Amino acid sequence: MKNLRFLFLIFTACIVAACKQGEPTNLAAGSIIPKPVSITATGKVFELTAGTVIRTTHAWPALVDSLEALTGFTFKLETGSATSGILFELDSAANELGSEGYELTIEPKKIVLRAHHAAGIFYGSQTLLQLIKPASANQKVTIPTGVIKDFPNYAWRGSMLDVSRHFFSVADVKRYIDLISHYKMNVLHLHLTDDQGWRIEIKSWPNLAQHGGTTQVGGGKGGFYTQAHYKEIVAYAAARYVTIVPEIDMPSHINAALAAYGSLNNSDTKFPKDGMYTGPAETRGIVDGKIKPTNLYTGIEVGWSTLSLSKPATLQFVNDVIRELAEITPGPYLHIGGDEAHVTKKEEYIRFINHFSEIVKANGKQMIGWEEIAQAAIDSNSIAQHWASEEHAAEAAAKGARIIMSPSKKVYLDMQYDSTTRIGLHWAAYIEVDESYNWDPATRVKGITRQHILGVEAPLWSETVTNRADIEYLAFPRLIGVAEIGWSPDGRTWDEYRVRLGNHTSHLNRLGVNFYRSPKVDWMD
Ligand code: TNX
Repeated sequence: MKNLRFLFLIFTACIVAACKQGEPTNLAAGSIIPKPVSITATGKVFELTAGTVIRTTHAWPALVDSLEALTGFTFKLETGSATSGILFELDSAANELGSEGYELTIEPKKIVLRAHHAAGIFYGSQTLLQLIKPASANQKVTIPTGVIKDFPNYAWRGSMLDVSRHFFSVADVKRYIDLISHYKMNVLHLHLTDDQGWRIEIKSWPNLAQHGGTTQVGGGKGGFYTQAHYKEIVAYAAARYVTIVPEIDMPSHINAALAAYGSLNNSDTKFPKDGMYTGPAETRGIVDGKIKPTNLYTGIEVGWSTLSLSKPATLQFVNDVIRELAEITPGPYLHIGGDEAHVTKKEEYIRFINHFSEIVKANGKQMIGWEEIAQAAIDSNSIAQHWASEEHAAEAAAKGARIIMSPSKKVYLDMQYDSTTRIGLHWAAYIEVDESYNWDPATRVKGITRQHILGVEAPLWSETVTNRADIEYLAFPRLIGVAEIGWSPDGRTWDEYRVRLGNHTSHLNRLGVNFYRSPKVDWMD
């Protein structure tokens, strides 16, 4: 119910935003992103007015009031089938549309959006939203007629937000969810912990967040999500058909935990030279016998911290954290990190990953880890995320794991576009918009074929990202190209996409996105 209400809110907000421009009559000439599977144009228009009747196959209490308050339009809302107006129809017979597909039929007097599942209604409405172009001078809002049939190529279409290196508020995360879901992405992976900050409340180990969350890269004040905040994010995402995948990065990238509890600290943890935190929060870690907690860390070097199996508290910590996280996560996945464990002995690393995999399974979830987990005894119960090593990624596939494709040279949203980009890193590559679009998950890595691949995910690491404008500047427009790689059928070309992206400018502006105006694209306004 809530989902459908949200859908109408954005739908009508779009109508309100309508202004300028002429009447488009060719549905196929629209600049829909991601590109739909098929579009058949019929060359006429549907005219949307304040008197348009909207019908749904669901009951709809109190909707009219909120819509009228928001828009000033007076839509009539009714249930049952329609001969005119707009009909949103969940059709249990429409098996051919799958769990996320939809069919949008626009005729001069009637629009019918059909789907087998509610997610399809959501995605179809995102398409409709992009089709409502700003109105002509006489204030008509017209939509070109025709039929769109659409469903995704890959099941997993995601982005990752690193809330550890810099902390982002619940409102910032919701905004990100609004944007990725509009482009039909269905996964938000939250990188919740790293050397620089622990961002999720764990009730049985309260100092993790209370102390480990008190700073961030550069020494700012950091922050963390209470479990109530986290549940709020999960629910907000679910209403937009986005699954939250939480990541606790272990056994390395773990200094924030070692700073919170001396009982986890390996007494010989060695800090890199730069960025050691020396402020007052340092004294608040919990001392265990003679082993002191580490200092909090605000630099950006990686791979130097580790959990240790020689510490009796370590497995208790792992069990408690995974249990609490599983309890507040309705989605089927838990991400255990597993990357860049440069100071963990290989044999111990393998024992850790094997243990994580058992504990995650015992808590009813499926384990995801970065591709290095291929070194452990993984099988088809695990999912590996490819980022840098084709050998590890291919080994994971050979062991039966499904693969999420996040090749850092293509889809690391924290990479600078070019050497002049004001924020971002460039260790993997400079990634212009064409580079980030021009690749095919199914042929990228030798040994990984279409059937191994769950889908694509674009990570946004936040060492240099401090606020919402920064997030949007690095993510857009590359993220929407990745969304298209995940959703649209094979046979995409940059030459065709670049024109569509240019024509999409007014829509990005309408969404208020702070996007990078790449010189590779002819932006329309
Ligand atoms: C590599 S990708 C990392 C992260 C950094 C990122 C910066 C991966 C699994 N590890 O710890 O934030 O590079 O681009």
